[in-house]
Amino acid sequence: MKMAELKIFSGGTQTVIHAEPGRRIADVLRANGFGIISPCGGRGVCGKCAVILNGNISSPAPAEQKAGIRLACQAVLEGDAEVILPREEVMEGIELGGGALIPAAPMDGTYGAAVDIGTTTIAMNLYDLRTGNCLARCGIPNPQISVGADVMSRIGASMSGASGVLQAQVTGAVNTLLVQSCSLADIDISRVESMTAAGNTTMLYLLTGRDPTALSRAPFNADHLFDETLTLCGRNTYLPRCMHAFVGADITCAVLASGMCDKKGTALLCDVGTNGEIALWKNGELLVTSTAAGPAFEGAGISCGCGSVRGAIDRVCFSGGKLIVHVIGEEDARGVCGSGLIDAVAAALDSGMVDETGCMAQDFYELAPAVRLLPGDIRAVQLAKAAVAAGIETLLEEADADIDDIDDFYIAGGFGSHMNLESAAAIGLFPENLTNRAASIGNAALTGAAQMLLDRGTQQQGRKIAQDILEKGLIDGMNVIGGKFKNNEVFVPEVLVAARAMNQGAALLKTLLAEEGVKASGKVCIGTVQGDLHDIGKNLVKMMLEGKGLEVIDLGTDVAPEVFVETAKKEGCHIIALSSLLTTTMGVMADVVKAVDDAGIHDKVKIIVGGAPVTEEFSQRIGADAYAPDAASAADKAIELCLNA
Ligand code: B1M
Repeated sequence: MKMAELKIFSGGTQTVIHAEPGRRIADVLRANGFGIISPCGGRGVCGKCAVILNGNISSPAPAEQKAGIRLACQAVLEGDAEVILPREEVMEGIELGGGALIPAAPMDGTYGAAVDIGTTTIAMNLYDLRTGNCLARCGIPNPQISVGADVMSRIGASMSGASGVLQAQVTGAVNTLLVQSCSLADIDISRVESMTAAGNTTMLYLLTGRDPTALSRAPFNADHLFDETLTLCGRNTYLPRCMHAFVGADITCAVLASGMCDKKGTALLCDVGTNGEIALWKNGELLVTSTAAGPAFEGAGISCGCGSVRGAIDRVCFSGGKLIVHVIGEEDARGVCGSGLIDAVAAALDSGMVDETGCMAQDFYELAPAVRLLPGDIRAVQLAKAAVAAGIETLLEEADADIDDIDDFYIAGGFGSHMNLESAAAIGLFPENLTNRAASIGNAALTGAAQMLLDRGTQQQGRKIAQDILEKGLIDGMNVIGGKFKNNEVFVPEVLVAARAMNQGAALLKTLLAEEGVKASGKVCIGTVQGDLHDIGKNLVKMMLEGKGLEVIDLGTDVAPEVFVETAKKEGCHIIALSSLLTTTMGVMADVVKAVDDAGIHDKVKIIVGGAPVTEEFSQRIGADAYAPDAASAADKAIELCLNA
């Protein structure tokens, strides 16, 4: 096929490339390194990839006819042609957070970088790990915006085969930031050995090239929650723990940076972005949620919306009967960014241009000669603000609290730091009487990531939360089920459903629960004794043993004494671990001890027993070597026995 010649005019330079006819202009441009944004994922609805086209190009598609402009995502190259790109936009005011921190137990190396991978922007701080000084701060737009503004479009793109491209885009951006920050700080890039990377769960999936299918459909459970150190961009990179498919490591870091969990009272944290993430701390408990605010606050999905670039209206007020607008760079207004949009809607309410239902008095609402808000834009703001407000209300209701109980209100995130709180309250984004307790904490996700870089101890805090979830959530929950089962309020099928949920929950917490403490070598065979089918507690013990570095042979449930003995002999086990949940099966534990004695191996193999009806006194009576009341102490006992063997 004859290749077509495409002349590309961008920022005063001309580039000539050759491409196969039949390809979309946006694809050709991207393949040749030209950044074209498509917040709508290339569906031709957002108008953000407008270009000027001449030559052999397909006739305007319906979306282009409707918009009255040529769109790179719709137009197809048919032969020789030329394309004029809009001038490149530089994001102003990406919130970089930062400042010096006190290093406690820093990650390895002399220098380290903390990075926040936001859906819209990526920000990095470079630190001297010896002093805690912040040496450089920089940020760039997330290049993945080329496939869509929101996480769902990116998940969709990844599932359709673009996973490699998305990963390359984000790692490329992180590498660019490393180069920029090292050049600002005048240090050799090879001396940056460690990184921490915060981001929502989707961003971390895409960064690590994981398949995000589990995040794309009900029940929206992430199959991986991170809290691990991997090699990324050639550096030892710690990825903090995500809490859920849509409550990511960015909120974990923001919660850490806010210090809200150290407070005695009640505190609310809100990170308003494409995903509105909200955390409520009350009575020592943390409740979190995330809401799909959509890209309106980032300037996308709004007819004249844009990022916080030069020419963007970022402040609006209604004073003396007229609208006063401020434009970034003090030049002619070309669009409106998130903070300007909230102000504009608040001013429209104030001036009566829009009523409280969002209905406009005229067909459009003019902010500047080229910048008008349309009824659909007001609806998009209503949707976004309603999502965040509903998230706050839901958490308050769940915690049985109300607005007046909140002592501190933290607003995190780049956009949150720039918005006018009074305008936000006026449009109902936050309750009005919260503004006097509000504090903007900037890019708290980045600050939290930096804290984790400079103090590994903070990385452990996620583990403490996991321990609480296990003990106060899952095991307590099983006890409730047990009580109801006993009282004939629930029956075997319901108990089985609860057991499955417990097992899956425990499996998710596995990496967190199992990593601490002394590690030892040793082999254990574990099982629930003959006649007993309960395996949840036994599985927890197994998980903890593995976490301590022991090799575990799981014999399952209903295991006969001779199977324990044969396995221990054949596999050279150091420990036999027995679990029993029924008073009627406890006696089998004594049979196992006797079988081990009879086989003449008790000097080489030690026996640990446990399970709800088992006691220390029972353990001694039957001649077992150790008793443990719970899984964590069973693992400690096993380590002790292995070290003393
Ligand atoms: Co059953 N069940 N169950 N059950 N069941 C109990 C145990 C019971 C107390 C419920 C009740 O009536 N209140 C009762 C036992 C009463 C008794 O013996 N005194 C009971 C009964 C009667 C029965 C059946 C007979 C019911 C029937 O069919 N009529 C039947 C027996 C089946 C059999 O085993 N042959 C039966 C069946 C079942 C299900 C299959 C429906 C299901 C088990 C599913 C499964 O395990 N895959 C089930 C469940 C889930 C329970 C309850 C509700 C929950 C148990 C549990 O998983 N707890 C339980 C009531 C309760 O405990 N509240 C009950 C959570 C788990 C993390 O705790 O296992 O105790 P646990 O583990 C703890 C510690 O004990 C320790 O560590 C863990 C904490 O970290 N630990 C060890 C455990 N093993 C250890 C080993 C160690 C050290 C520590 O060293 C090696």
